[in-house]
Amino acid sequence: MEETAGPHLIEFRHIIDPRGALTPIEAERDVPFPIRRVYFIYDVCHGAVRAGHSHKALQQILIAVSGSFTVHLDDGRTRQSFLLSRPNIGLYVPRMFWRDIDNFSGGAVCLALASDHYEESDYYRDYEAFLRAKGLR
Ligand code: T46
Repeated sequence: MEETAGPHLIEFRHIIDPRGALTPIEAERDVPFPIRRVYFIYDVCHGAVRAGHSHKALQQILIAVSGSFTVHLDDGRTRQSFLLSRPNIGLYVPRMFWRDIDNFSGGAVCLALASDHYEESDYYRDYEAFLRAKGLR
């Protein structure tokens, strides 16, 4: 999968037996980048909106490992929304997409697989600065 691919859903394996289900995810096999960081978002307050930024270089996969939420992605021209509600479905988020996440269900857990370590300088937290960087202002 090329780094330049746009946002899209990835269906991971779903191994079911009489005990339940298991989903394995292997870097560079199931996701298109080496995974250098994992974090998860949970105990989200009712009505909360998270994210509200873009990354300059970071690529991520977001997964609703429990519950559901909606991810809105905006490249400065068009906006797409993805309702994530299955633990074996990931959303690939390329670099330079503004993202907002809302509509969290009770008990929702958002697992993020990230292509790099945490670096605040990789964020655009101002939408106008993001548009300028895209050459749209
Ligand atoms: C994204 C969405 C889906 C760290 O110290 N290390 C980390 O790896 C992360 C992600 C955050 N932090 C600190 C930085 C802030 O002081 O945790 C605090 C909350 O982070 P932030 O406001 O960026 O959280 P969200 O939920 O708005 O955004 C996060 C990610 O930052 C972002 O990359 O795409 O989740």
